[in-house]
Amino acid sequence: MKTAGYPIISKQEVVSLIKDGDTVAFSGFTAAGAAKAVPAMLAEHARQEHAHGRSFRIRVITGASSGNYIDNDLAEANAISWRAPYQGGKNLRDQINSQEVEYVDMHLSHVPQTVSAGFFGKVNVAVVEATQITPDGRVYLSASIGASPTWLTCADKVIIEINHCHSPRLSELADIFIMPPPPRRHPINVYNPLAKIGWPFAQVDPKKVMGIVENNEPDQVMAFSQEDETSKKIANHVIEFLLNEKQSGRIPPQLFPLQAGVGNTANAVLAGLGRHPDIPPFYMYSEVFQDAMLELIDSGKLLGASATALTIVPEKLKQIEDNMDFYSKKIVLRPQEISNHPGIIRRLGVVAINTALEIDIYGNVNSSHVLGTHVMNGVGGSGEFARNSHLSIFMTPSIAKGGKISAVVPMVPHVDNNEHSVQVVVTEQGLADLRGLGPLERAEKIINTCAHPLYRPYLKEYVAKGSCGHICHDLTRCFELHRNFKEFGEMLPNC
Ligand code: 0RQ
Repeated sequence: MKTAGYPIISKQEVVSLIKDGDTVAFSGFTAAGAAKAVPAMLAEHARQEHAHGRSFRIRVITGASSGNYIDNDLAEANAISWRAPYQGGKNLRDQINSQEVEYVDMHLSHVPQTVSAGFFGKVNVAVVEATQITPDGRVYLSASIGASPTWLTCADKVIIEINHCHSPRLSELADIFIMPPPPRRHPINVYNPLAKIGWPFAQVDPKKVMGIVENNEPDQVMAFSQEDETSKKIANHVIEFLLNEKQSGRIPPQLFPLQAGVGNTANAVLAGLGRHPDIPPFYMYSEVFQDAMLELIDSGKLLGASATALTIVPEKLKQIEDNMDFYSKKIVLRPQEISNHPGIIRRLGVVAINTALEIDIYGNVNSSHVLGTHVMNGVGGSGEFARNSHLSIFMTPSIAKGGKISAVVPMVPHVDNNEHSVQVVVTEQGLADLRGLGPLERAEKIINTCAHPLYRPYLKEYVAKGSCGHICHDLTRCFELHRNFKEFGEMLPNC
């Protein structure tokens, strides 16, 4: 059988195209638009090969995390040896943290140019989910763009997963533009969040397409948990701050475009912004279009959004597909090197709101590595937004694990975003505006405003007794809270 002139290939043919040790680039940015059928075939193939004592492990690259088929199932089949640039599955996380899988955690806008420059070697096979492909090689992508346009140009061989579950009308949201390699780059003509500068399809050389695999499964996007009291308080502090900035004229009456990171807290902040009567209708220039944003569009609060993935539950995706005449004027999906492009973020004056696991008293942020050693997910797009935004906000609950962990610590044991890129930090306790403050002023503000009261005396004493130059630290104690947690299961065991 053939589709648009390309053969429909069997599992046997698929697995014969992908060899042990190959680098395989899959579509998907989060679970949105992720390849599904081929990873499942490869997991089964890996199990069979391993049962026969043969090695089968591949190097896996995607746009960002990639849902269960890759970060859980393929990992569970011990079929991944190397992974980039972000992940979000428990099985894979455990394998990375036990050194079974090598993991390259990277800024997401760098991924396409890193791969096309050959920094990661050859891409042997690309597996890309689409709603349609034409005989001349136009590929209409599904719920995410991510780095798929680059995979299609760089890979030696290509397999297309046609997902009949997604509407072909999703391509009405797409704006695909691949930057030429440096030094032949020109300004990118995105001067407002909804500007379109490219095409609704990606392109592939038809000769590289080995075949089509058909698929009929929705994206496995999970709903966020309900907003709790802590995330509501964080959201209220952020909203009050934005209103105050607006009132003082530091941001315009219609606000600057917002970016919101991933996670439950970020979703709660978006929902809170939507409900507040004094927040005017605004735009977003972000990375992931998440559930709360659809409600904001429906209520008229969100005028439009640029992203690279529609990370929304299947019912909400269907709502978009069924009302495309309306939503195609409100949502633009771009390749990740454009959605997260530092120059555009700076040009548009984006207000970036991201989430930390922990912050230190000087404003350095750890979003990725628990105790400095164990990866949670990765830096994701937080770095490019935080570093280039007009205003960079980081938020986190002040304590984790029932108070056994303080999210405000003397020194973070891993830095994703440093004090030079962080202007505002916020917990449910309060918001610390760090602009214009020197290190010791920052420490005082963060401890008194953001730290949980349980931990304030410890943190104040740490600063008071530290050895001071420009910054105060006690190098014998800067990780004492983390060491306590490792040894006693809580950061302040004697309290
Ligand atoms: O553990 O799941 O066992 O309960 O970490 O914590 O509070 O549910 O956090 O869902 O908001 O995610 C930083 C992980 C936050 C996410 C992170 C434990 C806590 C819980 C999760 P359990 P919450 P959220 C994209 C931006 C990096 C990438 C990024 C993330 C679990 O936001 O991956 O920003 N960000 N991309 O108990 C040990 C601490 C802890 C801790 C919390 N200090 N130490 N464990 N936990 N704090 C950019 C765009 O979209 C543009």
